[in-house]
Amino acid sequence: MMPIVRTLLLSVVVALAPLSLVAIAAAGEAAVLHGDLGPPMGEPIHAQLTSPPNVPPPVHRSYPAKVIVDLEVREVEKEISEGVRYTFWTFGGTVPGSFIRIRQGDTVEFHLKNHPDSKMPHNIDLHGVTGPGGGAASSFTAPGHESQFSFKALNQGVYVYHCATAPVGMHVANGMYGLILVEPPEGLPPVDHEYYVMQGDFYTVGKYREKGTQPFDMQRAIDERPTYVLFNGSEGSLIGDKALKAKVGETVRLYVGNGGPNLVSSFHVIGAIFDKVWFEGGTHFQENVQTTLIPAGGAAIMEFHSVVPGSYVLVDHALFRAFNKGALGILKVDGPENKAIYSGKEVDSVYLGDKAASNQRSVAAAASAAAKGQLTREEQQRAGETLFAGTCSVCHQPNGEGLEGVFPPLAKSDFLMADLKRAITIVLNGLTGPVTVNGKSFNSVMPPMSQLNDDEVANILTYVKNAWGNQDAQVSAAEVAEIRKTTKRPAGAAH
Ligand code: HEC
Ligand SMILES: [Cu+2]
Repeated sequence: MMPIVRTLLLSVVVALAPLSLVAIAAAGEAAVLHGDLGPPMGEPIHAQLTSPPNVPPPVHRSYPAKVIVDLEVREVEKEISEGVRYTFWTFGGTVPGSFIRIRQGDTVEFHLKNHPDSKMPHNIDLHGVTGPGGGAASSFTAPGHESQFSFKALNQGVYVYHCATAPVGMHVANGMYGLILVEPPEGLPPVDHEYYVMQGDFYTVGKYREKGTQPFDMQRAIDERPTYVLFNGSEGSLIGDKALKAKVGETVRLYVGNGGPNLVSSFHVIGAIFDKVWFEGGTHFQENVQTTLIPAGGAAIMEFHSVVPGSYVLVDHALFRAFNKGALGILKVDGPENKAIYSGKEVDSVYLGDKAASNQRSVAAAASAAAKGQLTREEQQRAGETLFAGTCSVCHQPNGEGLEGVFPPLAKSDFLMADLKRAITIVLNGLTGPVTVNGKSFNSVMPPMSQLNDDEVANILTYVKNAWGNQDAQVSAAEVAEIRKTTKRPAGAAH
């Protein structure tokens, strides 16, 4: 009888948390603080850290332990977008940094190493720490050094950690943030998948998708005008082969943080409704949520179940960030259709644009060939095909035939083929007013495609001028640049 009664009592006590935690703590020896579950027990445990989008397995432990966390800071040059390199400062080699998972009441012995190749000193401020600076003062670490400090995790929840070395904004803008999950003593309910996603804003000297190695731009950061807004530190980190995966009928839990440094995130998954959101990473959840706000330096936990197969698009619903700065990822759900819930066919390109074409590699290949001055017409056509699918095909249609009376054809278009300079001007500046294409008149509006750079316009036009029975020469980025120079750009145009 006794053990059953005790179990019952304990579950009542746990259910009454946090008041009960004080009661438990008060019953312990030296433990008097809220959330202090007593001294660490058992052998010290080495925390298993994971790189995004992976999350370490649940703790499954019934007592507070000493947990050793080893985290190494590395400054690494990586791709931020196709053909664009950036030097990130990282916790563990990735942006965001390694995911840390512990249990409330654990005593964490934190070892922060700074790789000898680093150029900068770094430290760490964990929002899950109770104490001045969240560990920052105790963890200042020069290149080639290691520092150590300990803290007891008094509060459950999911917390951001970040570097707090001056200039703090710059260290964070370079990718120095991650998440630490402090599980409640009883753990979290099991789900089929757990994923780790973190948004951040990035500031480069070059424009969005301008190729080459891009340095950090301090003025843009101060002005809060990011070039990129990204999930997991690069455009495409959650797309194609790297999309998050689930099957129909499974439950998915996302731990979503926002490193900032400047923007707050209006986090949304297109086509899904969150069953539960532990907003601000706290103890209470809201139900049936469409979009949840994640402040800079904050996090949230969200859960939903997948019913209908397809691509679910993770976005910052401040939509220019999603479609023009990179804040876009995919959760790919596989399984049988459920026509009673959703009838539709899946058309990725409606939302994904050029990211729907799994073959972004063609764009990268063209960019690197162009950098070497060896760009062939075939490479341009392949890159142009991908870009056309995401940029022009919504109106001119994938087969280039246009739509009767609304969008003129590009396939065998006499208007297009007659004048290259005019075609370039149309793409750069748009077109309004009456035009006659293959004897048919159109009087509509094409908006300027100002998000495209010179290479992209050249590749698209090379493709268009050699597809669907069209035949013409290559179009070079220099020809596009020439026309861009002579046309008046509105202030603030992307390129
Ligand atoms: C939002 C719809 C839309 C998008 C996207 C769009 N266009 Fe157009 N395009 C139009 C319309 C509408 C016209 C005709 C405008 C008019 O009536 O003055 C047009 C006209 C043209 C013309 C001249 C007429 C012809 O058929 O030869 C060319 C060339 C052209 N577009 C190329 C492109 C290319 C290349 C892209 C992608 C980079 C693109 N357009 C994206 C709507 C669009
Ligand atoms: Cu740093």
